[in-house]
Amino acid sequence: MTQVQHHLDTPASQISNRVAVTQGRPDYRDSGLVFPVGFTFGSATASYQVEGAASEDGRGPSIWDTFSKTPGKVWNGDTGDVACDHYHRLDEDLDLMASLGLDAYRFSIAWPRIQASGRGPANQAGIDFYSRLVDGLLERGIKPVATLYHWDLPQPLEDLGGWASRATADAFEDYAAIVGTALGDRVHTWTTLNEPWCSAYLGYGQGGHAPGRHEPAAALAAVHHLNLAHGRALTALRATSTGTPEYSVTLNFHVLRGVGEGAPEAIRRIDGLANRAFTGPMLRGEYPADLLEDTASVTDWSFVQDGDLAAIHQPIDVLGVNYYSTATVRLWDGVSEKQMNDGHKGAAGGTAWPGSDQAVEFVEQPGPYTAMGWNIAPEGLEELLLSLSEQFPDQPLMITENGAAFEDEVSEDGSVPDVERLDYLRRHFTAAHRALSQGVDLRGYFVWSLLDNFEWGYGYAKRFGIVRVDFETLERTVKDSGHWYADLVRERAIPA
Ligand code: IFM
Repeated sequence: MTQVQHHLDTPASQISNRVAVTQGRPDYRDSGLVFPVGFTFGSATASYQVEGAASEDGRGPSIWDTFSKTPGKVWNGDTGDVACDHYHRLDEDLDLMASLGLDAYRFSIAWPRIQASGRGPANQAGIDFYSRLVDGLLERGIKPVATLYHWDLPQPLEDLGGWASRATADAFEDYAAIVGTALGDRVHTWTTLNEPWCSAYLGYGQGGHAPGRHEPAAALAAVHHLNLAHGRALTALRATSTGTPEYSVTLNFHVLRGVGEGAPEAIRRIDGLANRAFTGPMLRGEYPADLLEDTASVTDWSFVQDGDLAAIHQPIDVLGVNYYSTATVRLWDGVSEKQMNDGHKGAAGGTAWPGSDQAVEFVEQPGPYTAMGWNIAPEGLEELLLSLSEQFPDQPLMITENGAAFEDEVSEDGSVPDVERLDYLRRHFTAAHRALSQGVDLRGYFVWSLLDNFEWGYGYAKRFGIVRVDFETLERTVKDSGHWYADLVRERAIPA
């Protein structure tokens, strides 16, 4: 098997294996490593995954309400109607965060709670909820890190074209101004979007996420309109926030390996679609030429209008990095119509574009795996942080999500011994520390997730929480990984 180490913005011809300059245990199972003063330890959730109260206090329907209620889309027919009932258990959850000693809490704001239709005046009840959340965090000494969009697009905006339509970016700017005005005196960090890759490619290309469309051209239009929404929201937040917040966006980077002779080409293509389609405009002010060329049979990118790239390309204080595993890709020659119909239709993995005679596919990775079937590769996190810091040397980084789904149970003594999750976290904190010790400007780390929650297409079948949620009683129980994390936060070092 050819393994090609991925350097995110490096031409395929220059990709070479990097021998990391690292110390410590080769299996990344370190303890005692001390994090720098000021490093932020947090945990994260997202609105639709935890809040519940889906039709209360003026909240309108989102694309995930529609999608989850469409038979066959989500495991077991699960929906976010109740989720963790965080909306009603806010104080309990705030106390839980305080008991873990978190420095920061990363949450998302449900756009349809603020504007039921995605347009028009603010719904005061929605504003009040997030205001209470922000105040409750500040009272407990926890920094509020707020994401404007973690996938719950108001359904009425989808009915008008969703992210494939430029009008959604226009609406997002207005929404950003509303939340900036309401909360920008207290929020510590604003994050515009969470993982626009998922919104665009899974939502509009591969169809496994809401709104479940299978339209490659719409997926690429969505990429651009999400980028535009990010830039416009930054402007609106800066204009309306009266405090001194930091500004960010969160991307889920693909750390790629390749197999077969076409590996460098496969990596270059997926790197373009999955990584550089976002970092290009956001951090460099341009779409990569090879991406435009690769996708020419799908779209002419005429949805990019004069002034858009300048609007998108704005300074951010911190780049949010979500990392769970690596991905392996392979180039296929002579792609058949059948392969195209087998799902190679516009997800960043399925790139058998119309008219193309080649496809890139994701292939199975060597284990071990989490319950999601994702390979456990802490070295991928270290590589990613080093690579980003090389590409964008002046850009501080923040791990805004990392964590693992494993099955766990409450044992007779009431504890939740989630050994595998704890081991996963230890190994990834070690990886982050190794990056820090090599000079990466890494500012913090948010564990995904605070609570077991609605895991999108998997419903409640996959548990990512460091706190277990009993979905019958909604009772919360801190897992062993949660106690371990509390120790880490208190000691500012990886515990034994
Ligand atoms: O649960 C998701 C989250 O909403 C976005 N990032 C990945 C997590 C695990 O799949």
